[in-house]
Amino acid sequence: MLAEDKLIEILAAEGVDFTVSLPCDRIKRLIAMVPRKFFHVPLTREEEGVGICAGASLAGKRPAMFIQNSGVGNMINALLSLTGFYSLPLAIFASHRGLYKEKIAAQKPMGEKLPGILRGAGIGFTQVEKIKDLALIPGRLERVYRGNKIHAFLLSPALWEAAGADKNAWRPVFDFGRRPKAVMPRGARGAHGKAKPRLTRYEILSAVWPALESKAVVCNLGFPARELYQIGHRPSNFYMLGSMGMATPIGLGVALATKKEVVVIDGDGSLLMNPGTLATAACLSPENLTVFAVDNGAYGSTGNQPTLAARCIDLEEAARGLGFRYTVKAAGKRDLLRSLEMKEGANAPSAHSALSGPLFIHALALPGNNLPGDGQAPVIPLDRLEIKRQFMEFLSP
Ligand SMILES: Cc1ncc(C[n+]2csc(CCOP(=O)(O)OP(=O)(O)O)c2C)c(N)n1
Repeated sequence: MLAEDKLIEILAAEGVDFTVSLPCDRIKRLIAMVPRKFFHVPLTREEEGVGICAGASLAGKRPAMFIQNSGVGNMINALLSLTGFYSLPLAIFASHRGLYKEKIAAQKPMGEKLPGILRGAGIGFTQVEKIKDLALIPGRLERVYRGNKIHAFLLSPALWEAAGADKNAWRPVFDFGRRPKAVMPRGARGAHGKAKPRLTRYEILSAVWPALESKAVVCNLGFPARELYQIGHRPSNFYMLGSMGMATPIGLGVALATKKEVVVIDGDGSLLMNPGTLATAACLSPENLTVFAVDNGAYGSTGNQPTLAARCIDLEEAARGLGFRYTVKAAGKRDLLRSLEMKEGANAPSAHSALSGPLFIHALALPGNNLPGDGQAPVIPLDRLEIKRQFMEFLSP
């Protein structure tokens, strides 16, 4: 029996009946299994899950959340001032990144400091590294639900290895369990109306790469940044290596502080984690900002689990609703390039003027992280401080 099966069995035996998740690559098999067994809510942000679980526990449920440990960083306030304050139960199963065989340097700060953060917050935790550690879970879960406690189970990637799990033995869940009743036009994918995605993220980035020259580019973490680097490094590229949800805020900060044209390459999952930033950008309205949202309907970098954009959210409409005056949808190469030209006035809505505010480009993409020839883009070899140095030099007047 694989560790994931064993864990699911324990959760069922302890009466867990309400789950929420936001994916991590290292627990993608577990995250694919959970919705098949329990009522499940896919999250846009881990903090949101704390609220949803608090509500569910008020109604008598036994909630559990499945996340990456980095997400604990955006949950602490809600955990203390909501779950802990009202004495509600919550079991957190967090993939503990940053320590065991970690290739992504940006995972290390949170991974190393997490135990200290939890201790400081007075939240109990259990490190689960080996199969035999799973035996600790039932007793602690019982205390969570009977004693109204918060407890974090930190799942080391070593756990799945110890169980001999086949790394590829998982399938992304393209099903939300209980589906939201979104009204879609017949034949449309997600909420994208008639436009259909035709290209993968890599193909889209390759197509627009020439048009990004001389612009400051802030690129989302994970495969988007790796792929952009692979297509062609420029000192004007700021590659995010961690901090999901921060691409548009970083780009907004750059745009407000410089006259250079700024393009943020963001993702649907990341924008949905922090959508308020679109309102801030729209209201502050820097003319030199373009948010280029690559919407593949998935958390592509962690295994293509669907985001709400795959089913019930149209990001372009969301941007308009949050105040963006200039928005456009593009799926094919020509339209993608034309959408970026809108900034120069070439395809601006009124014949001669460039845009007098930020532009939101909704780039429809197919899910997938494969390069032509089937490999995947490797981790960016540049050191974080080197990325910063080059980008700052590019920005300096
Ligand atoms: C707070 C936090 N939660 C979860 C993750 C794990 N994670 C890294 S990239 C990613 C997916 C991002 O999806 P999206 O923005 O749609 O971009 P895509 O990879 O699909 O291009 C996730 C869930 C993280 N790094 N930080």
